[in-house]
Amino acid sequence: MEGPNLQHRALLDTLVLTEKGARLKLLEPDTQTTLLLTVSPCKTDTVRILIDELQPIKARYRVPDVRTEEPQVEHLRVERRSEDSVTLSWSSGRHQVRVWRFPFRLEILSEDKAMVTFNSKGRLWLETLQGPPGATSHGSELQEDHTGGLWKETFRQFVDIKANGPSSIGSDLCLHGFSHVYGLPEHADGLQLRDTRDGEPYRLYNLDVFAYDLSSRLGLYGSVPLLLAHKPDRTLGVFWLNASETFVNVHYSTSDHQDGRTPPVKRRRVEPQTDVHWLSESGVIDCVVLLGPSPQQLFTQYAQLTGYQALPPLFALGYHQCRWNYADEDDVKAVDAGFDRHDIPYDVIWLDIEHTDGKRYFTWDSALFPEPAGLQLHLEKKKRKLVVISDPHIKVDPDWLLYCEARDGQHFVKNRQGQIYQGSCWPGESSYLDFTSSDTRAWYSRCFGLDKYKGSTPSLFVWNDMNEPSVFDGPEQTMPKDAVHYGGWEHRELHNLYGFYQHMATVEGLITRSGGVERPFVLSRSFFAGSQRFGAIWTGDNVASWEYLRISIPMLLSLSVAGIAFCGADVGGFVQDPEPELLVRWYQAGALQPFFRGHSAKETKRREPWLFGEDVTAAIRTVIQQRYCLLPYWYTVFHQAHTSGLPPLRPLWVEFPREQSTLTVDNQYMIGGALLACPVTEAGVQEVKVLIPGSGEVWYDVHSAKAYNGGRTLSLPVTLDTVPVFQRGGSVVCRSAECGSCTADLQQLPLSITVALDSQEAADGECYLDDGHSFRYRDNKAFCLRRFTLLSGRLLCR
Ligand code: MIG
Repeated sequence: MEGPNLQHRALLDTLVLTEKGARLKLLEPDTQTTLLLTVSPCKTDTVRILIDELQPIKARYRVPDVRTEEPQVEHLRVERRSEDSVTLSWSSGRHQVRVWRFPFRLEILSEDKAMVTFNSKGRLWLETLQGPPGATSHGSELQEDHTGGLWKETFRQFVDIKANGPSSIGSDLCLHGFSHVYGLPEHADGLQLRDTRDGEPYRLYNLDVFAYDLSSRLGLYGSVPLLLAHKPDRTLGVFWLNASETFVNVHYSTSDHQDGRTPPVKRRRVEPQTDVHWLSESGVIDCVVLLGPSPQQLFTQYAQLTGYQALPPLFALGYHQCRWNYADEDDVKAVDAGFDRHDIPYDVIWLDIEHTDGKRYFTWDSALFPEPAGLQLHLEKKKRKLVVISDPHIKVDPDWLLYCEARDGQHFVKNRQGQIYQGSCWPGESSYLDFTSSDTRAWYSRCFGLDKYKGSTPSLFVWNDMNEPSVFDGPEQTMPKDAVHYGGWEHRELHNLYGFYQHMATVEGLITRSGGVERPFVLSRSFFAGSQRFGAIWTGDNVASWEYLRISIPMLLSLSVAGIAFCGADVGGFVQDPEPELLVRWYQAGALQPFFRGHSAKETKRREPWLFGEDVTAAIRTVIQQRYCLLPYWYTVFHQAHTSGLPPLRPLWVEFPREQSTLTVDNQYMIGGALLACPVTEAGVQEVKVLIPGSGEVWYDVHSAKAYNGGRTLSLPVTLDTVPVFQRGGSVVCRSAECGSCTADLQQLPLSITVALDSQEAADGECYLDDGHSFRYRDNKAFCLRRFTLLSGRLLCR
């Protein structure tokens, strides 16, 4: 995984300063390859490092549509030049970039000290594109024998033929002074990334992995190539914009650091460092270093780069009831009525693949769902919604109009030979929509039109599953890398973007359906950097066991710090049947996480909250009701994510960046800046330990209002009903005074305001309200944002 070590030389005299940044050539002396480096420090305190071949024989893939806007590049000047290096600075004056001639390295400095060194270990790597081997003597036939198999790879029965030959890229970065790094979802592992020397690198390759392994660095459903590094006085980010299969190695170490600023007595001190090595199968090196320095600033920088979290419609933050499958209309109505009968609020009921006519999405099984519009009306009368699944594979069926339209409109991915690619999935033989094409996205979006999608109404919303994409008979159960997309690009170049694009097209479809007025809700299983602009994601096929409940917390925190803020895990566990205690604990945790949906697999026993006796029903009712009361706060923290990039779910270090004790905590977290949650995730416990950070801070148990001094670990006695949640002194939290039966009720109910004083007897916080469903907050500024401040015993509201 380390890749070879070539030493590049920076041709410093080729340096030119342009509007897009500094450009210079890099030469690899052995192979005589010349690369073009562009360094662009931007106004948002980010530095982009772009490396491509100077003259590739054809264009290499550059990831489109993830960055939201062209960044504003700073005006650069040469600050210093020597035989060995050139130092560039720009107006902000806080940071510099230094390029070293040989071996080539690029340092990003703050106050003359390197924070980040790109290519510090000389692992810069870019395989230049070659003409097909043997092209002259053997026509265009591949002669893999002559190239050591580099143009052809075999995996089990699968053969991958690389149309452009080998084209991998990579580099290392040294993060000086850092010993904690995070991010790189999605992996079923802890929050802090592990040193990979003793095992596998982190793999980013979107795959459908049923009942995935825990504590694993294998690729799951989605990928965000963002790594965060944190130390008490700085948070940094490294964003590696590449959508091909990617491996990341992390090495923690300490270096003997020579402090050059105090000669002649050379003081040596030991400084931690983290070396990160990225290797991608294809594309160009496009790496953005985000400079923070605070966690808040870092989240804003990342949101400026890839987009802010979409503001969900309020109902989407309520409770969702799903199952594979609710059998028919009567079943749906009975479950819906069950919530009312048991006085449990909920907003959305979901239909899985069996609701369709033979897994043809956009259709209904006419025996089981004869009156789908009537069913939606029935729910809508209670202000509740229906979500249906819509997968990216399309049944090969020449008698089905939608299939024919897609085929005739050239909307399918092709195989290497140029025919429509076919793979097997739920409907049997299927073809896969090519969402990378904007034409195909537009066509797919129109399929959600109320006129086109028979039986749909405005209260129907959508779930995109299987969009890694999942192909039952494909390599690693996905699409072959040599399949061909719009523009002739091979699937390998953009694999990790496939789900992102389906999510984008579905969201577009729902917005267009409403004439641009209503906010969409779409859940996707696969995702990439920027998917936060579209909606929600969930962590796929987990298992009904305590280990999976526990891992859901670091998984959701890793997603949150990588921008994917609207995330959740199947409550109760998808595969297998949870014991009642686990189910209750999972509801307690899920009620304190962004996307809150109960879901279970086909073979599992029915699991509606009232099926396990009155105690269990009561415990679940309590936490769902508390969730509904807290929704004004959740909505407010989502509005913050939407406007500042700060995620609702935050690791403790985000709020307490200077406290060493918070850096490895991943069983508890903050919801916004005010609430600390520590869901119970162990069976049969009588006591849990909760770290309440910050000496000088005061924390209040939200249930008893009992005050605790921060900066210590509490031992808290717990029963099955206990969910440890604390409000931070100095904060204000708005709740609904009652929970209602769905989120629409909340709009009518009074708010209650909880002011928690800090040691100076002060507090502040905010509350965001709007109509909960439309874009009028954006287009007509129809919203209310109130800031509450308590000072000298008086509560001000602005
Ligand atoms: O391989 O649509 O993760 O939530 O219920 C199973 C059926 C396909 C996988 C999803 C799961 C969903 C199921 N799907």
